[in-house]
Amino acid sequence: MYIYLILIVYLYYANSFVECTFVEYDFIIRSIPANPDGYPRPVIIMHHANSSWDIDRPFPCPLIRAKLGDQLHIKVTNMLRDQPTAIHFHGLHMINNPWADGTVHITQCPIEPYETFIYEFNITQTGTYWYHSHNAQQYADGLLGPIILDHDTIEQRYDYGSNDYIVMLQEWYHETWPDLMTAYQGPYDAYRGNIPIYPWPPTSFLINGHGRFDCRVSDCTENATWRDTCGHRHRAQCIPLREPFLGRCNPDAHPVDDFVCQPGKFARFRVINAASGIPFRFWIDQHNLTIVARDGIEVSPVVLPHIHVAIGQRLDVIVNCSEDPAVKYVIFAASRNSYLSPEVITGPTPTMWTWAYLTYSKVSADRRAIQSVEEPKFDADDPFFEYKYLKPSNARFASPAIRRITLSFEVHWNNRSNIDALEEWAVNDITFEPPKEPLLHANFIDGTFKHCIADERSGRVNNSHATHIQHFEYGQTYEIVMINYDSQLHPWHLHGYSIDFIAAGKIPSLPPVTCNRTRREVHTFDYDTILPPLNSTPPVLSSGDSFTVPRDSYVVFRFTANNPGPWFLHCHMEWHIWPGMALVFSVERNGRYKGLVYSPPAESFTVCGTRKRTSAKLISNSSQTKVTPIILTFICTVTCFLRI
Ligand SMILES: *[C@@H]1O[C@H](CO)[C@@H](O)[C@H](O)[C@H]1NC(C)=O
Ligand SMILES: *[C@@H]1O[C@H](CO)[C@@H](O)[C@H](O)[C@H]1NC(C)=O
Ligand SMILES: *[C@@H]1O[C@H](CO)[C@@H](O)[C@H](O)[C@H]1NC(C)=O
Ligand SMILES: *[C@@H]1O[C@H](CO)[C@@H](O)[C@H](O)[C@H]1NC(C)=O
Ligand SMILES: *[C@@H]1O[C@H](CO)[C@@H](O)[C@H](O)[C@H]1NC(C)=O
Ligand SMILES: *[C@@H]1O[C@H](CO)[C@@H](O)[C@H](O)[C@H]1NC(C)=O
Ligand SMILES: *[C@@H]1O[C@H](CO)[C@@H](O)[C@H](O)[C@H]1NC(C)=O
Ligand SMILES: *[C@@H]1O[C@H](CO)[C@@H](O)[C@H](O)[C@H]1NC(C)=O
Ligand SMILES: *[C@@H]1O[C@H](CO)[C@@H](O)[C@H](O)[C@H]1NC(C)=O
Ligand SMILES: [Cu+2]
Repeated sequence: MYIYLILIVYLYYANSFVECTFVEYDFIIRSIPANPDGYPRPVIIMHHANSSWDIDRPFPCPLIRAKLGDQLHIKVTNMLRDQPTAIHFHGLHMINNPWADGTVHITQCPIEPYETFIYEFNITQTGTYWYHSHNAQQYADGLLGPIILDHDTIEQRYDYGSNDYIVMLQEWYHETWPDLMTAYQGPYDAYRGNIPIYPWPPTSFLINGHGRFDCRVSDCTENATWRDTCGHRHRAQCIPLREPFLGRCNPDAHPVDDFVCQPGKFARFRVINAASGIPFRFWIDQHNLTIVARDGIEVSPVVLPHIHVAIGQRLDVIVNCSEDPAVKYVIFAASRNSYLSPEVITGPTPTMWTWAYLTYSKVSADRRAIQSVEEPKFDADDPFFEYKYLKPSNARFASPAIRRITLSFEVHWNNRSNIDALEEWAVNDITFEPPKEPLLHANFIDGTFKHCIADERSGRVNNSHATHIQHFEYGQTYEIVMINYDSQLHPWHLHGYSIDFIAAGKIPSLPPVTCNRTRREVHTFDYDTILPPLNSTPPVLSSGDSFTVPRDSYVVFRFTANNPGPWFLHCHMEWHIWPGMALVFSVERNGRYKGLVYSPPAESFTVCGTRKRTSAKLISNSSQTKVTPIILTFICTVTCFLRI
């Protein structure tokens, strides 16, 4: 029997219910034809093993819902014929349990076609999260879904009843990501006249997997050009639009979604930016939005007419259902361009936004309000908004740090060679190269990374290629200064932690753009002169796991290295991660994970890369034996009992 709720144990003690649940999911990943914006193309989805996918809305994939204290057991079977996979639970800490982080090359071997992997972890957080493939750009082809972890205090503070909504935002293309990456990373003049194609602009935008496309076609014959910052003209890159291979394009494939607001009550919108390359601006006509949580962490409420959401970030907003109930209000999700300032929305006109409706009841008149709310006292379009206004509701001071690490990043490019990529991204001049086997496995088994890190080699644009690892000693607090020398913003994400931001601003001494080099010349600036001393305890400006580093800016955070393991830190633009804009924060004691992290879960522990498959057995027999749900339920019950 496939049930995910095996048992709920209610224990009544000290006037409160304590529930503890063992939550089980069984998922299948496959590729199917779908038409999210009316244009049929293959998408990659995940569905419950006991039923079919939702034919009308195959993604976002099924909601994972649990609550504080639950034990999760998520079985994933890869039925893709040609691609490996792994599922990352974005924002979940996986304390002492990096085995469940789901990042290929870092914490696990890829789940090969027809293989199964089981993610086992305990819930230690509340709020809004999401999961997505962490193999190549696979999530941007559909393999993503929401996570709600119940029992936060927002439930008690606002009476929103069942008007609890997920809003997953994406941009969308009609080519699959392996093809888009070939176009982007392909060499100059691969054939006569060929230039690499950036995956921009997107073709349409999706709210919860639905959007609209007007079925236009374009063959890119207009000879459009653009001028770079040095005044040089370049031919504009174009992703041609064509008739679909898989069926007919239908601009009216899906009705516009309706979100219900009950008069006199509130509605909760869990806005998740699940895009592969763009920040989103989100607003509802004639309604203020009250931000109550950022990345699952409750913040002092901020009221404003529109919000900006970085890729990976989650903003929970409350809407007051107090307007004229006879009117249908438009909900907008608009595309921004990472190069341009936040107030500028951009994209493929006429569809540079997508929309849904906010209705007060199913029978309300189709009279549309198009009037925006007045601008607030503070600037919702401030590029540093999240650092200035999203204060944790329990105000805190950051811990003193023992060391400062500076990470500066930028793009390196060339246009000369017909074998090189056009662009490589680098952090401290290092373009990330995946290790030969997962870092977690290598260190746990051998106590070192020596044999698994990629052989270092120099790039052709004054960069080096290496498995970039920053080492942190377990239990210590560190300060990280991230410096963006690029003229576009980048959305970063750290696995395994929520981090405390203590400063952000424009780079004080900005090196000029040099037009005769393949990268910007980086001058060192002494951040000691503007940042609080390392041993001080400055107030925490904001706390989260997904954050924007605005163009030509720096962002400073502190974190206490209390969760052991190799945690990926990367730009969340899908076409920047694999060209190198990533590194690993490795939290160890004397260079090792063993003794800090739990043993690998025996059920799905496999090895790969340089390690011979036979050694898997040797390792896994020391860890737990296959536990049945009955035993787990028993353990869970005992744990609940001990907790109270
Ligand atoms: C299938 O399993 C899911 C959870 O894994 C459960 O919520 C759902 O009710 C099940 N559906 C059927 C038809 O059994
Ligand atoms: C989850 O919690 C249970 C009960 O406390 C514990 O036995 C188990 O080891 C934990 N598992 C993980 C992966 O944290
Ligand atoms: C674009 O340029 C090519 C080659 O220079 C030329 O043949 C073509 O006619 C131009 N197309 C348009 C629409 O101007
Ligand atoms: C939105 O908030 C602003 C500032 O708090 C307030 O002045 C305005 O009246 C509010 N508008 C609506 C429609 O609630
Ligand atoms: C919601 O709107 C009603 C009617 O305008 C108002 O009385 C109430 O104070 C508002 N609540 C919040 C929390 O803004
Ligand atoms: C590529 O580089 C050459 C010099 O190496 C230069 O003349 C040419 O304009 C460049 N082209 C582009 C598109 O940047
Ligand atoms: C590479 O670095 C060296 C030394 O810093 C410098 O002389 C050279 O101009 C750089 N080359 C390019 C292509 O940026
Ligand atoms: C590169 O350009 C800068 C100005 O942008 C100039 O000062 C410098 O001399 C040039 N360097 C070379 C090697 O041409
Ligand atoms: C695996 O089990 C065998 C037999 O029980 C034992 O001899 C061996 O030491 C175990 N291996 C590890 C790594 O614990
Ligand atoms: Cu980036």
